[in-house]
Amino acid sequence: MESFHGVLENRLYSQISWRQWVFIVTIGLLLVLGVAILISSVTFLHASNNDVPDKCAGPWKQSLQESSQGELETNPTTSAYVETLFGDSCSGDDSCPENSVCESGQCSCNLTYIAHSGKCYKVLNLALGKAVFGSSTMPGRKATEGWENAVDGRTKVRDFNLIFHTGFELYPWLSIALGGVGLVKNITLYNRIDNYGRWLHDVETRVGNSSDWSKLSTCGTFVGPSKTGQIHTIECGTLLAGTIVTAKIVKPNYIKDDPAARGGRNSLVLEEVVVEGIFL
Ligand SMILES: [Ca+2]
Repeated sequence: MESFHGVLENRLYSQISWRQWVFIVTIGLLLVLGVAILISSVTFLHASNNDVPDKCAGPWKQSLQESSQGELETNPTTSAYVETLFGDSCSGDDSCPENSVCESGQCSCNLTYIAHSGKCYKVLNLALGKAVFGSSTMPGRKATEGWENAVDGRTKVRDFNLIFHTGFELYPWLSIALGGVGLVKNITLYNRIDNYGRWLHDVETRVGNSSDWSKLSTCGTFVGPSKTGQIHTIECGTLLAGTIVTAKIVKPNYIKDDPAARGGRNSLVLEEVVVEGIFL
């Protein structure tokens, strides 16, 4: 004998038409699909952030600025600072806070600090370990190989495989994505110490937020020519804001006695580029 519950279930089952079953099944599938899309979106967004360094390791593209902004979001870069001391009146160094001195009755930042918006920020090498892009790579190297040598912190390397070295072209350059908005005070070029230092000449440096050379602000130019092992600091004069620093040889090679320089071709070779400034 059929139970009361069995009768009730059969009645309910027979009361649901096939159209209602299709509707119920469709709604169920849509719900499952919605949850799947939600899970994959979260996974994709997480993976996108992790992909940023890979984009930066590739050839120079318009996406440089976007990549550097991505780094800024996932890996914030800021400078340490001392609050509201710049410009305070004082009678001596003792009456000024740490990291500042008393000059002409006003507190001002120590040499290793930069004043900005009433604060003294610690000067950093903004370029150290950041993404580097070159106009080319020296013959025999794979594309992009060795670009990172320009910002690895090593400045006295005799092995030419451990220095930044472009191919031979009229106007070679390198760009550094700072990974955040920096205020650049100066840019220092470390020439190679092994040989051929005279190849470094007429290097113009610019700061800004674009991969377009014409849209960057000029920091200054090292005219030279340089000599093997020399170090050249280019002062910008005023603090220049930007996420990108570019150094470029802007004149054809003056060297006439080296076949590699035929037709005015240059090669930008550097041990290191140091960008001094602060992050905002
Ligand atoms: Ca280096």
